[in-house]
Amino acid sequence: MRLIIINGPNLNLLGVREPDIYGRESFEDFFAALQVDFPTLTLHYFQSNHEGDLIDKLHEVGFSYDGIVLNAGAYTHTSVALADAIAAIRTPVVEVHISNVHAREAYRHHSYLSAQCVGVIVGLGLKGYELAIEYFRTA
Ligand code: CA2
Repeated sequence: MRLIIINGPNLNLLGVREPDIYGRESFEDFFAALQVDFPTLTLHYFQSNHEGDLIDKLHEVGFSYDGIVLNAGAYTHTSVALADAIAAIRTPVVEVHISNVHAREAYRHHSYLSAQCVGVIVGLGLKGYELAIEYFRTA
């Protein structure tokens, strides 16, 4: 089973800035641990700060991979283009947010992406990515 985690803008700063909101672990360290925890899965990771690159990656993997775990960062709240890309591909997408966006600013409460995703995991820290992978593993 082939899965990919796609992270959007600023998530390359995980573990470096704002540890109170996003934790102290870098995503690279977390991802290495995930690969150990799920040895039977082929896990890939992609991060970009650019909307078009995220769309290109969704198109690239969206007809051959078994699942996509997507944290589109702030594009979640702004991007009709990303929502259209998710709607256009075949591979199911689980939307993940590290923080509880519903307990934060009102502009973070709406997601353009959720309606195109099979599910949404919010506010459980990096554990949310693990739960999304577990969902695909057992779906
Ligand atoms: O909670 C999440 O996962 C978010 O997708 C994170 C986005 C935010 O815009 C969304 O509303 C919710 C922001 C990512 C910023 O990541 C940083 C990580 C470390 C330091 C600074 C920013």
